[in-house]
Amino acid sequence: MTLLETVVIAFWAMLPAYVPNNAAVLAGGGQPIDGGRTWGDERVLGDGKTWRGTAAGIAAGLALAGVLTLLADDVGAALGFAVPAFEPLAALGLAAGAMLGDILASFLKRRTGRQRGAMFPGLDQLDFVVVSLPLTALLATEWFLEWFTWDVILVVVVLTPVLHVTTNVVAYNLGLKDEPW
Ligand code: CTP
Ligand code: K
Ligand code: MG
Repeated sequence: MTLLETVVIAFWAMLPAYVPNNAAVLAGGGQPIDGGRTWGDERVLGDGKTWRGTAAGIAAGLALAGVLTLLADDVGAALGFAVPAFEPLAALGLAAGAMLGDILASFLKRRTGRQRGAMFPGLDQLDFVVVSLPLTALLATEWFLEWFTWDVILVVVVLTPVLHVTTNVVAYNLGLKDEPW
């Protein structure tokens, strides 16, 4: 595989995990998942993790996976190398894993005294990778092993923070997000 192929496959394969966070920002609001409950002096998760945002995020990831699956053959033919079509369980692992990773990150932020919206460098950029990849490996093992080769995983780990920082700065400047991280 050339580096370009690896980058394209990594980006394509991760799109259903990338889009949920952005959809959650757009759709967020309403009932917080933790129902306002605290653990110690802090909220369990905080007002930034809502049922509506989470559901919208997972739905957006699944919908995008569906669209990419319809396009995969044509795009692969045009590019000259195959890009992944998503099995349903792979799509679920990526989309739900991304939201779960984000939720776990908020849990860790509250336990370490960080208020809603505070940044946690490293965790903010990779929380969804850390959960979505293992969950996908668990739910759709053969599909995962076919597409997430070590070089693809390496590109994901390097590319994701760059894309995350870029999209958040853009969303912040468009007034869609309260903080640029
Ligand atoms: N959001 C949501 N539900 C989620 C994730 C995000 O409703 N599961 C919405 C919330 O409105 C949230 C916004 O998207 O404020 C930005 O998401 P994020 O940066 O992840 O949350 P923060 O507000 O920064 O909260 P935290 O400090 O807990 O990460
Ligand atoms: K976050
Ligand atoms: Mg935030």
